[in-house]
Amino acid sequence: MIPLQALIFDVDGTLADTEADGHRPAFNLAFQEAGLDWEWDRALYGELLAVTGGKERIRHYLERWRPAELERPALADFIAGLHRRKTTHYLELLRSGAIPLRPGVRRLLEEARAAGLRLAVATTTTPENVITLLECAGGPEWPGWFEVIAAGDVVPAKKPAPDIFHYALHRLGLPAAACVAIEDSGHGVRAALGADLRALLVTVSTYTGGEDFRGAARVVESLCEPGDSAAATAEEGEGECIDLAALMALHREVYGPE
Ligand code: XBP
Ligand code: MG
Repeated sequence: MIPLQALIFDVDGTLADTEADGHRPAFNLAFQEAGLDWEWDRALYGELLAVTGGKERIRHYLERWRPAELERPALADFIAGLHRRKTTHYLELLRSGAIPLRPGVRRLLEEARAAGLRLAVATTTTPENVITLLECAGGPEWPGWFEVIAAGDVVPAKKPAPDIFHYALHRLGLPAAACVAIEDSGHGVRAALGADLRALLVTVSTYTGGEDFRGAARVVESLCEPGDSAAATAEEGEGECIDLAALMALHREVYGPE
């Protein structure tokens, strides 16, 4: 078996719970600013998460809820313009410190670095959003901790397509069997499995409870911090947090001993 060499993290919902109080209000601010009466409440946003990628999500909203808007001239440019403003608002929210890391993320990343594991990100969100989240919620040196930041439009098809994971693996120069991937959503699970990342941990997030995680090696509520009341897992090791030893055990379960 190939030894574990790298961890590949999703961002939204995995490193931080960014959707409800980050991306969603940023979209709404961009809509208001453009004089649109579109308002994405929490419930509607949950439905809109069926489509990944902000520009793709806006188009999906128009198709499903505002079909007359599809007649706008230069629709793609209009959507791209709204999305740029959304990104600006989202970055402001990140800089205000509104969005913390999820429990256990700092602990696990520090442990992985100390052990010499390589780190990567594979996400559908915009690259600037990743860098700014890492800087603001992690620390100024955090973007440099990740050897590969695979994000946004760098691939043509977003999750659940496997492209962004293929891209990250290519940039790492590693086979899938040398990696553990960490995701929070059903779309992410399908994308990772599509790239043959079978040593796959799911940390369920605000909007993803009840999604289809079939094929993931393990599903937990959170990486958790020792002493948290939140149990690490539904099925086994209740109360245990996910540390590097747990990820190595998961890797061995999937691929066998070294
Ligand atoms: C994240 C997303 C992203 C964000 C918005 O999915 O779906 O679209 O909601 O980001 P994942 P942008 O966690 O599976 O990568 O607006 O920057 O596209
Ligand atoms: Mg996610």
